[in-house]
Amino acid sequence: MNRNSKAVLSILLLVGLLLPGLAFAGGESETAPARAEPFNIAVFVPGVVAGSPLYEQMVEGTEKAAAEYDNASVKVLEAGFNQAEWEEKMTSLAATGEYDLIVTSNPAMPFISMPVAEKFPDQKWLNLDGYLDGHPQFATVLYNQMEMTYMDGYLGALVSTSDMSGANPDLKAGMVVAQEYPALTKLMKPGFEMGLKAINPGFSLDYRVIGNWYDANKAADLANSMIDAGADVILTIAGGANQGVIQACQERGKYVLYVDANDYDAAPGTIVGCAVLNQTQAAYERVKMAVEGTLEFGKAVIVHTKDGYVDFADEDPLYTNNVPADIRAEMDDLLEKMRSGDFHLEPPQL
Ligand code: RBF
Repeated sequence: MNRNSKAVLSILLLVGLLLPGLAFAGGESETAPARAEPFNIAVFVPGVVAGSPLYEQMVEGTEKAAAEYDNASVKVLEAGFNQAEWEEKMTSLAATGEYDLIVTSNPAMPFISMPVAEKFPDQKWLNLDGYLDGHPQFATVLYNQMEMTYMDGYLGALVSTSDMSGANPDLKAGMVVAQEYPALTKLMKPGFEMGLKAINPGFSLDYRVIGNWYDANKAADLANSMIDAGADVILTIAGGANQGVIQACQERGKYVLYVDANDYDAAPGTIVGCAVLNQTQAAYERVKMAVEGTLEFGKAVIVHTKDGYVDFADEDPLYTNNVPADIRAEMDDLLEKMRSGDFHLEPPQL
């Protein structure tokens, strides 16, 4: 072999060695998916996260979903308790144009966000715990909160008519709420009353409104005056102000019913029932769908006990140890029927 043919051979060898690599590199750039675009999510908290289980769950579910995607990010914004400022704050958020999705929660938010949607037609919202049908920029999920409070009413009446130490002979139950809105007056209040009356139609409801979601002192005053008037069990739907109802009932040896989350450990033995919403799951699933481009906007979904999004925390030792077995047995029957869908309450139009 002369020098020339040796050189040709080495060039051929070199090309032979390099070619597969080049071909591979070329092939990869043709078949690999384009690098995913960033998907930025803002969580708009209408209030503060601490003390409001549904807001805690919204943040938790959204962050859990986003953590599964390299291209997804989450920013949480607390809008505070001044509701007059929420629309302006939502406007500023949408005006950044930075967020592919704004996640928020509560039944007033669709109506506060709608004027903002008009100004920013490319902005999309996932509104949990709310209802707005047919608007192309919104996907909403409403929980059947009539079923949620029915469970508490049913248990509350069983407790109130029992021989538990705090129960009295009066057929009176209390309900303390932060503010009035359609989901409260059309779903939660009637649901609670139906649950009470299912046990004894003679039950009457003492119902009081605080006026905000944070004033625990006022909530305690209202709870105390209800206890004076004969209530031995009180349902509280008041966010951070729930603390006042708990305190009054602890001091007076009365009982509290809770919604939204398993919170028995906030007052063991005083909180006797927790009806729960699975907002963590709803946020997780729907944020994932949004990142993947499969979330349907323009659609309002209503979820029920039979779907697993509304339930009652009946396995916690703070329930099983503090509520007598005969009461729990009656609750078990109700829960079995509600979970299977054999017993269902159809919520009215909001
Ligand atoms: N629930 C809370 O736990 N904390 C809040 O700060 C709070 N703010 C609300 C503000 C408005 C205008 C409305 C309509 C509801 C609010 N909710 C809040 C209630 C929440 O959406 C839900 O109805 C109840 O927690 C019962 O599931």
